[in-house]
Amino acid sequence: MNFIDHIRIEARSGKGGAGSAHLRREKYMPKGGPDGGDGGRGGNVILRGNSQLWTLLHLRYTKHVIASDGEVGSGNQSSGRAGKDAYIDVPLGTVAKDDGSDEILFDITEHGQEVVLLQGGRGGLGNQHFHSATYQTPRFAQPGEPGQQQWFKLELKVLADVGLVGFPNAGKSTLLSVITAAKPKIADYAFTTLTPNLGIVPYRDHQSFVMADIPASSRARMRARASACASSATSSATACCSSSSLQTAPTSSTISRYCSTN
Ligand SMILES: Nc1nc2c(ncn2[C@@H]2O[C@H](COP(=O)(O)OP(=O)(O)OP(=O)(O)O)[C@@H](O)[C@H]2O)c(=O)[nH]1
Ligand SMILES: [Mg+2]
Repeated sequence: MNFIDHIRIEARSGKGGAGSAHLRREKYMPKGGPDGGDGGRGGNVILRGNSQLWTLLHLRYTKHVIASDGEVGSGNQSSGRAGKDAYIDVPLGTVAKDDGSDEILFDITEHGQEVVLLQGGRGGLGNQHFHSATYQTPRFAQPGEPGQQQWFKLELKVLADVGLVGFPNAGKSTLLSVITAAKPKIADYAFTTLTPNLGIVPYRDHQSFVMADIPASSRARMRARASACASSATSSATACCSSSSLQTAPTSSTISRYCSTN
Protein backbone atom coordinates (compact mmCIF):
# COMPACT_ATOMS: atom_id res chain seq x y z
CA MET A 1 0.00 0.00 0.00
CA ASN A 2 1.41 3.38 -0.98
CA PHE A 3 0.65 6.70 0.63
CA ILE A 4 -1.11 8.97 -1.84
CA ASP A 5 -1.71 12.53 -0.70
CA HIS A 6 -2.50 14.39 -3.92
CA ILE A 7 -4.19 13.56 -7.21
CA ARG A 8 -5.48 15.28 -10.33
CA ILE A 9 -8.97 14.44 -11.40
CA GLU A 10 -11.24 15.56 -14.22
CA ALA A 11 -14.88 16.06 -13.31
CA ARG A 12 -17.72 16.38 -15.80
CA SER A 13 -21.29 17.14 -14.78
CA GLY A 14 -24.31 15.88 -16.72
CA LYS A 15 -26.11 17.67 -19.52
CA GLY A 16 -29.70 18.75 -18.92
CA GLY A 17 -32.37 16.83 -20.87
CA ALA A 18 -34.29 18.62 -23.61
CA GLY A 19 -37.92 19.61 -23.05
CA SER A 20 -40.56 17.89 -25.10
CA ALA A 21 -42.53 19.58 -27.90
CA HIS A 22 -45.36 17.05 -27.76
CA LEU A 23 -48.93 17.94 -28.77
CA ARG A 24 -51.77 16.08 -27.17
CA ARG A 25 -53.68 13.84 -29.55
CA GLU A 26 -56.40 11.59 -28.23
CA LYS A 27 -59.63 10.08 -29.41
CA TYR A 28 -62.31 12.78 -29.30
CA MET A 29 -59.62 15.31 -28.49
CA PRO A 30 -57.89 15.99 -31.81
CA LYS A 31 -56.34 19.29 -30.78
CA GLY A 32 -55.45 18.73 -27.13
CA GLY A 33 -52.81 21.44 -27.04
CA PRO A 34 -49.17 21.27 -26.01
CA ASP A 35 -48.34 18.79 -23.22
CA GLY A 36 -44.56 18.34 -23.56
CA GLY A 37 -42.80 17.81 -20.21
CA ASP A 38 -39.53 19.36 -19.05
CA GLY A 39 -36.15 17.71 -19.40
CA GLY A 40 -34.40 16.40 -16.26
CA ARG A 41 -31.39 18.21 -14.81
CA GLY A 42 -27.93 16.81 -15.38
CA GLY A 43 -26.13 15.04 -12.52
CA ASN A 44 -23.83 17.04 -10.22
CA VAL A 45 -20.29 16.06 -9.30
CA ILE A 46 -20.13 16.07 -5.50
CA LEU A 47 -17.17 15.86 -3.12
CA ARG A 48 -18.09 14.04 0.10
CA GLY A 49 -16.10 13.76 3.36
CA ASN A 50 -15.64 10.25 4.75
CA SER A 51 -14.00 9.70 8.13
CA GLN A 52 -13.29 6.03 7.27
CA LEU A 53 -10.78 7.06 4.61
CA TRP A 54 -7.21 8.11 5.42
CA THR A 55 -5.57 8.53 2.05
CA LEU A 56 -6.49 9.28 -1.55
CA LEU A 57 -5.24 5.83 -2.56
CA HIS A 58 -8.69 4.65 -3.70
CA LEU A 59 -8.69 7.46 -6.31
CA ARG A 60 -5.28 6.56 -7.68
CA TYR A 61 -6.64 5.10 -10.92
CA THR A 62 -9.69 7.37 -11.11
CA LYS A 63 -8.84 10.07 -13.59
CA HIS A 64 -12.34 11.03 -14.75
CA VAL A 65 -15.55 11.34 -12.77
CA ILE A 66 -18.59 11.75 -14.99
CA ALA A 67 -22.15 12.39 -13.81
CA SER A 68 -24.96 11.16 -16.05
CA ASP A 69 -27.13 13.35 -18.27
CA GLY A 70 -30.73 14.26 -17.55
CA GLU A 71 -33.38 12.49 -19.60
CA VAL A 72 -35.59 14.26 -22.13
CA GLY A 73 -39.18 15.16 -21.26
CA SER A 74 -42.09 13.43 -22.94
CA GLY A 75 -45.79 13.88 -23.69
CA ASN A 76 -48.54 13.95 -21.11
CA GLN A 77 -46.52 16.56 -19.17
CA SER A 78 -44.00 13.94 -18.09
CA SER A 79 -40.69 15.40 -16.93
CA GLY A 80 -37.46 13.60 -17.76
CA ARG A 81 -35.53 11.87 -14.97
CA ALA A 82 -32.68 13.86 -13.41
CA GLY A 83 -29.15 12.60 -14.09
CA LYS A 84 -27.42 10.60 -11.35
CA ASP A 85 -24.97 12.56 -9.21
CA ALA A 86 -21.37 11.34 -9.13
CA TYR A 87 -19.77 11.28 -5.67
CA ILE A 88 -16.07 11.50 -4.91
CA ASP A 89 -15.43 10.22 -1.38
CA VAL A 90 -12.39 11.79 0.22
CA PRO A 91 -10.79 11.69 3.69
CA LEU A 92 -11.25 14.60 6.08
CA GLY A 93 -8.59 17.26 5.55
CA THR A 94 -8.84 17.14 1.77
CA VAL A 95 -8.55 20.41 -0.09
CA ALA A 96 -9.95 20.80 -3.60
CA LYS A 97 -8.07 23.23 -5.82
CA ASP A 98 -8.48 24.41 -9.36
CA ASP A 99 -5.85 22.58 -11.36
CA GLY A 100 -4.85 25.56 -13.47
CA SER A 101 -4.78 28.46 -11.00
CA ASP A 102 -4.15 26.45 -7.78
CA GLU A 103 -6.93 28.44 -6.14
CA ILE A 104 -8.43 26.71 -3.10
CA LEU A 105 -12.10 25.98 -3.79
CA PHE A 106 -13.27 23.70 -0.99
CA ASP A 107 -12.01 22.25 2.28
CA ILE A 108 -13.54 19.00 3.54
CA THR A 109 -13.47 18.86 7.34
CA GLU A 110 -16.52 16.85 8.46
CA HIS A 111 -17.87 13.38 7.90
CA GLY A 112 -20.74 13.48 5.43
CA GLN A 113 -19.97 17.04 4.32
CA GLU A 114 -20.96 17.46 0.69
CA VAL A 115 -19.87 20.19 -1.67
CA VAL A 116 -20.91 20.45 -5.29
CA LEU A 117 -17.79 20.61 -7.43
CA LEU A 118 -19.70 20.97 -10.68
CA GLN A 119 -23.37 21.67 -11.15
CA GLY A 120 -25.26 19.69 -13.77
CA GLY A 121 -26.97 21.55 -16.62
CA ARG A 122 -30.63 22.54 -16.18
CA GLY A 123 -33.25 20.65 -18.12
CA GLY A 124 -35.08 22.46 -20.93
CA LEU A 125 -38.72 23.52 -20.57
CA GLY A 126 -41.36 21.60 -22.47
CA ASN A 127 -43.71 23.31 -24.92
CA GLN A 128 -46.52 23.41 -22.34
CA HIS A 129 -44.79 26.49 -20.87
CA PHE A 130 -44.92 28.42 -24.10
CA HIS A 131 -48.57 28.35 -25.05
CA SER A 132 -50.77 31.38 -24.54
CA ALA A 133 -54.20 32.58 -25.58
CA THR A 134 -52.83 33.92 -28.83
CA TYR A 135 -50.21 31.22 -29.47
CA GLN A 136 -51.88 27.92 -28.78
CA THR A 137 -49.70 25.44 -30.61
CA PRO A 138 -46.02 25.98 -29.83
CA ARG A 139 -44.13 23.29 -31.73
CA PHE A 140 -40.85 23.94 -29.98
CA ALA A 141 -39.27 23.34 -26.57
CA GLN A 142 -36.06 24.37 -24.82
CA PRO A 143 -32.91 22.28 -25.20
CA GLY A 144 -31.13 21.27 -21.98
CA GLU A 145 -28.13 23.25 -20.71
CA PRO A 146 -24.73 21.67 -21.25
CA GLY A 147 -22.79 20.23 -18.31
CA GLN A 148 -19.46 21.58 -17.05
CA GLN A 149 -16.02 20.09 -17.25
CA GLN A 150 -12.97 20.96 -15.17
CA TRP A 151 -9.70 19.51 -13.85
CA PHE A 152 -9.25 19.60 -10.09
CA LYS A 153 -6.39 18.92 -7.75
CA LEU A 154 -7.23 17.10 -4.52
CA GLU A 155 -4.67 17.45 -1.76
CA LEU A 156 -4.71 15.80 1.64
CA LYS A 157 -3.40 17.67 4.66
CA VAL A 158 -2.11 14.98 7.00
CA LEU A 159 -1.56 15.31 10.72
CA ALA A 160 0.38 12.55 12.43
CA ASP A 161 -1.21 10.66 15.33
CA VAL A 162 2.12 9.36 16.62
CA GLY A 163 5.58 10.93 16.38
CA LEU A 164 8.86 9.03 16.73
CA VAL A 165 11.28 11.17 18.69
CA GLY A 166 14.72 9.95 19.73
CA PHE A 167 18.45 10.25 19.65
CA PRO A 168 20.14 10.38 16.26
CA ASN A 169 20.79 6.95 14.76
CA ALA A 170 18.39 5.33 17.22
CA GLY A 171 16.49 3.48 14.50
CA LYS A 172 13.44 5.73 14.10
CA SER A 173 13.41 5.53 10.33
CA THR A 174 13.99 1.77 10.46
CA LEU A 175 10.94 1.33 12.70
CA LEU A 176 8.80 3.45 10.36
CA SER A 177 9.97 1.49 7.30
CA VAL A 178 9.11 -1.83 8.96
CA ILE A 179 5.61 -1.10 10.23
CA THR A 180 4.47 1.15 7.38
CA ALA A 181 4.95 1.23 3.62
CA ALA A 182 7.03 4.41 3.83
CA LYS A 183 10.58 4.21 2.52
CA PRO A 184 12.65 6.72 4.49
CA LYS A 185 16.40 6.92 4.03
CA ILE A 186 18.20 4.67 6.53
CA ALA A 187 21.93 4.86 7.13
CA ASP A 188 24.37 4.20 9.96
CA TYR A 189 25.29 7.83 10.54
CA ALA A 190 23.55 10.46 12.63
CA PHE A 191 21.01 12.91 11.14
CA THR A 192 20.13 10.88 8.08
CA THR A 193 16.58 12.19 8.33
CA LEU A 194 16.28 15.92 7.72
CA THR A 195 12.57 16.29 6.99
CA PRO A 196 9.72 14.35 8.68
CA ASN A 197 8.52 11.17 6.96
CA LEU A 198 4.93 9.97 7.27
CA GLY A 199 3.57 6.45 7.11
CA ILE A 200 0.22 4.76 7.66
CA VAL A 201 0.17 1.96 10.24
CA PRO A 202 -2.65 -0.51 9.58
CA TYR A 203 -4.06 -2.44 12.52
CA ARG A 204 -7.02 -4.69 13.24
CA ASP A 205 -10.48 -4.17 11.73
CA HIS A 206 -9.06 -2.24 8.77
CA GLN A 207 -8.18 0.72 10.95
CA SER A 208 -5.02 2.76 10.62
CA PHE A 209 -3.17 5.72 12.07
CA VAL A 210 -0.47 8.04 10.82
CA MET A 211 3.05 7.83 12.22
CA ALA A 212 5.74 10.46 11.68
CA ASP A 213 9.49 9.97 11.82
CA ILE A 214 10.69 13.28 13.28
CA PRO A 215 14.29 14.35 12.59
CA ALA A 216 16.50 14.53 15.67
CA SER A 217 16.34 17.97 17.35
CA SER A 218 18.28 20.90 15.96
CA ARG A 219 20.02 21.31 19.34
CA ALA A 220 21.39 17.80 19.10
CA ARG A 221 22.30 18.54 15.50
CA MET A 222 24.24 21.66 16.54
CA ARG A 223 26.05 19.70 19.25
CA ALA A 224 27.04 17.05 16.74
CA ARG A 225 28.26 19.62 14.27
CA ALA A 226 30.21 21.32 17.04
CA SER A 227 31.92 18.11 18.07
CA ALA A 228 32.68 17.43 14.41
CA CYS A 229 34.29 20.87 14.27
CA ALA A 230 36.30 20.21 17.42
CA SER A 231 37.72 16.99 16.10
CA SER A 232 38.60 18.35 12.67
CA ALA A 233 41.43 20.62 11.51
CA THR A 234 41.25 24.43 11.97
CA SER A 235 40.31 25.15 8.36
CA SER A 236 37.34 22.77 8.32
CA ALA A 237 36.28 23.96 11.77
CA THR A 238 35.98 27.50 10.42
CA ALA A 239 33.69 26.13 7.73
CA CYS A 240 31.64 24.32 10.35
CA CYS A 241 31.16 27.51 12.36
CA SER A 242 29.99 29.59 9.44
CA SER A 243 26.36 29.25 10.44
CA SER A 244 25.24 31.86 12.95
CA SER A 245 23.14 29.35 14.87
CA LEU A 246 26.24 27.52 15.96
CA GLN A 247 27.58 30.59 17.73
CA THR A 248 24.85 30.27 20.34
CA ALA A 249 25.23 26.53 20.77
CA PRO A 250 26.69 25.29 24.04
CA THR A 251 30.08 24.02 22.94
CA SER A 252 33.61 23.68 24.19
CA SER A 253 35.93 26.67 24.53
CA THR A 254 37.80 25.57 21.42
CA ILE A 255 34.69 25.81 19.33
CA SER A 256 33.75 29.18 20.80
CA ARG A 257 37.15 30.51 19.77
CA TYR A 258 36.71 29.26 16.20
CA CYS A 259 33.24 30.73 16.02
CA SER A 260 34.20 34.13 17.34
CA THR A 261 37.04 34.43 14.85
CA ASN A 262 34.72 33.61 11.95
N1 LIG B 1 21.45 -3.59 15.60
C1 LIG B 1 20.40 -2.87 15.26
N2 LIG B 1 20.57 -1.90 14.37
C2 LIG B 1 19.50 -1.16 14.02
C3 LIG B 1 18.23 -1.37 14.58
N3 LIG B 1 17.37 -0.48 14.04
C4 LIG B 1 18.09 0.26 13.18
N4 LIG B 1 19.38 -0.14 13.15
C5 LIG B 1 20.45 0.44 12.36
O1 LIG B 1 20.78 1.70 12.90
C6 LIG B 1 21.18 2.59 11.86
C7 LIG B 1 20.41 3.89 11.95
O2 LIG B 1 19.07 3.64 11.67
P1 LIG B 1 18.06 4.81 11.25
O3 LIG B 1 16.71 4.16 11.16
O4 LIG B 1 18.55 5.55 10.08
O5 LIG B 1 18.10 5.72 12.54
P2 LIG B 1 17.41 7.13 12.78
O6 LIG B 1 16.99 7.22 14.20
O7 LIG B 1 16.33 7.35 11.77
O8 LIG B 1 18.59 8.11 12.53
P3 LIG B 1 18.58 9.63 12.07
O9 LIG B 1 17.52 9.81 11.05
O10 LIG B 1 19.91 9.82 11.50
O11 LIG B 1 18.34 10.44 13.31
C8 LIG B 1 20.96 1.85 10.53
O12 LIG B 1 22.21 1.40 10.07
C9 LIG B 1 20.07 0.70 10.92
O13 LIG B 1 20.32 -0.41 10.09
C10 LIG B 1 18.08 -2.45 15.54
O14 LIG B 1 17.02 -2.69 16.06
N5 LIG B 1 19.21 -3.13 15.83
MG1 LIG C 1 16.12 8.69 10.26
